[in-house]
Amino acid sequence: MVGTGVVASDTLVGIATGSPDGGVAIVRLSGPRARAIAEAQVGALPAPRVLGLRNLAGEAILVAWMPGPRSFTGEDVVELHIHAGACNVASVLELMLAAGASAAGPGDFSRRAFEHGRLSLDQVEGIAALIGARTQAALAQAKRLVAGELGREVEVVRAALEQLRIEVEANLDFPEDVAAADELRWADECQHLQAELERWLARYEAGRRARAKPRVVLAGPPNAGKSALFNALLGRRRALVSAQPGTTRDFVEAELTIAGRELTVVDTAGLRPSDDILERAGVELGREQLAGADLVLWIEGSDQPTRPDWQREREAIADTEVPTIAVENKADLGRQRPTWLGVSAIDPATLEPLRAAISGALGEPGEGWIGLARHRDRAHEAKLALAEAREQLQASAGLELVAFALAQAQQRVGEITGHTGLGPIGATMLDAIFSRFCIGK
Ligand SMILES: Nc1nc2c(ncn2[C@@H]2O[C@H](COP(=O)(O)OP(=O)(O)OP(=O)(O)O)[C@@H](O)[C@H]2O)c(=O)[nH]1
Ligand SMILES: [Mg+2]
Repeated sequence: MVGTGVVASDTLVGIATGSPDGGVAIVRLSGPRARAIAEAQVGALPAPRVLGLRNLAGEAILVAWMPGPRSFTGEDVVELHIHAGACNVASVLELMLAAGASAAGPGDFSRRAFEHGRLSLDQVEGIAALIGARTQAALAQAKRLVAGELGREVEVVRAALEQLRIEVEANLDFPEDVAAADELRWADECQHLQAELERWLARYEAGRRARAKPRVVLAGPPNAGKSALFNALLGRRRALVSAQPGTTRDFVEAELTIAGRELTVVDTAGLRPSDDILERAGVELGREQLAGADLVLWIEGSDQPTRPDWQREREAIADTEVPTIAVENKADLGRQRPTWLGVSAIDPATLEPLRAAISGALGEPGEGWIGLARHRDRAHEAKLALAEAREQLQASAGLELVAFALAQAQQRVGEITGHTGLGPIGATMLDAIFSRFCIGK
């Protein structure tokens, strides 16, 4: 059985193009009867991997025929390029289902690609990440996953673990013959592999950060001109600006590119105690935004004398390790805080140094590890298993326990690519991975 109750020998049909619709939609058939089902509808198929013009229920369509195993899924695949549009696509799917195909569930095509050895799990997850990428950095990392870069790194460690485990297992029958030097070498090897896994884990967060859009949060007292500055950075009137303190209630966020880096900027309510229940709620929302910030612009207006409670707020943010830039807005009205970065929301020329400061404070996105959260989790479990193996070796607790812990480590590392060397991956794990994919993927 593969996902969603479809039998492995079934021929799947699903829409391979995403929404919103473009001009063309691609309906994909995959499985042993793909050719027969398609030919019953459109006549003889064109030569492999050559688009042919055919007629499907009165519509001129293009057909591509990719015989297995040289196809995405590794099975016989037919793709029908039809006019897009929900109704049209649904009617073509209906035709294929009536002709004997089964509806593809989430990730079913990718799952078959994995099960037929076309792609490893990390590569399939890379395709999903590529489709879901919202930043150039995320896209670049996803492409490296698809190209198998992570898989190769993982396979080196998996193979080393396997070799070590086999060597230990070979001594299970005569543990008294094991030389002390061998045990030391095994412990060294465990330590070496554990260090490698720790390097992956240490670089995971940097990789995740590099993929994500940094959040730059504008905060400060009411009337400092946060919203005016927010609008000035965006180059359009997105947030309300007024001379009345307490204008912004809900936080407002927008996408912005600074020095080629995509980021999210967030305007928040001015921080002050208030009797107004809505204003208090707004301040609360603003504080939540501060907690998730990658950079805070603390903004005060040059027409506002600074106050001890503002200073306390600013210092509390600085204590959280989130980088903060102190910005004095309304520099056109004079300066009170000469060490702060002076800007004016009504003078675009002053925004350039602000952009430079934002870009500098965020720093270059670190290279990081391209592994995704699931890969990190497996690497972490493998690391724990290796630590266990080392402890057992040091305690001379018995080679069975060492071999068992090494097998665990090998299993976990192998689950990153789906190739453990210890038998097939469990269906439950595959269900969990592929159920997060979209239908048609
Ligand atoms: N002269 C001058 N006035 C500004 C500047 N920036 C904002 N203002 C004025 O300052 C007032 C407050 O601006 P807002 O942007 O609404 O201030 P805010 O910090 O968002 O205020 P809250 O949302 O209430 O927290 C408005 O009257 C703006 O026109 C500036 O750079 N120079
Ligand atoms: Mg505001």
